[in-house]
Amino acid sequence: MTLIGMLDSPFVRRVAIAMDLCGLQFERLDWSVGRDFARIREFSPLGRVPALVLDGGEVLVESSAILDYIDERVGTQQALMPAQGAERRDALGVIALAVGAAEKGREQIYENAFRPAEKRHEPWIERCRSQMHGALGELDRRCALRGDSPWLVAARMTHADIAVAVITTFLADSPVVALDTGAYPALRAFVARCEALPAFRATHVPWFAPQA
Ligand SMILES: N[C@@H](CCC(=O)N[C@@H](CS)C(=O)NCC(=O)O)C(=O)O
Repeated sequence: MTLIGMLDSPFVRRVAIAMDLCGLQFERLDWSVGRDFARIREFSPLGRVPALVLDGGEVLVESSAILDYIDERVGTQQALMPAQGAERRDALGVIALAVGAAEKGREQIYENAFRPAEKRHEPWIERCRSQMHGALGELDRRCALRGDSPWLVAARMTHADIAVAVITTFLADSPVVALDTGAYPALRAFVARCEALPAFRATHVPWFAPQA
């Protein structure tokens, strides 16, 4: 299998970490959504990463759809998404908050990368920033509520934990967003614990600014 996309994207990184944790072998093409836009579109017409090319040539896009495929492929024992009930609802809720925060961060970054300075609209950027902080505040509250439990929704790591960790790191690493995690102490401590794990360390790369 071939994963397309750079690891500074939290959407690519969450897939790479899950595949590693599930013991799936894959190659990765380090293609940038700026520089390599045309060749990314040959696999992903929307021009987005991640895209996962399966061995038979089928292409999956959208990180949650790719993760759903991975869970199905490895089976319920190894799947990183709770199968049902309150844990599954919690995981989906936490992932929605984290992905929403990432998207609002991404808007701020793209306003900077893809728009000339005179065309940037500060009220829109401020709206994104405040939505992002709304989601992060709720994630911080949820991290605090979990107390001594190492994971956010279950007794073991799930896609929710991976999403929260990689997305917070992405927002903190980006010089445009420059998230100060000091405002979110429980979230910060949770992310630090995750980022110390081998699968996270192996996929943490320096920030790469997309070029239009
Ligand atoms: N909802 C998508 C979001 C993916 C996404 O936004 N990827 C960014 C890189 S971080 C991208 O491809 N951006 C290029 C663009 O949207 O033009 C997913 O979860 O896969």
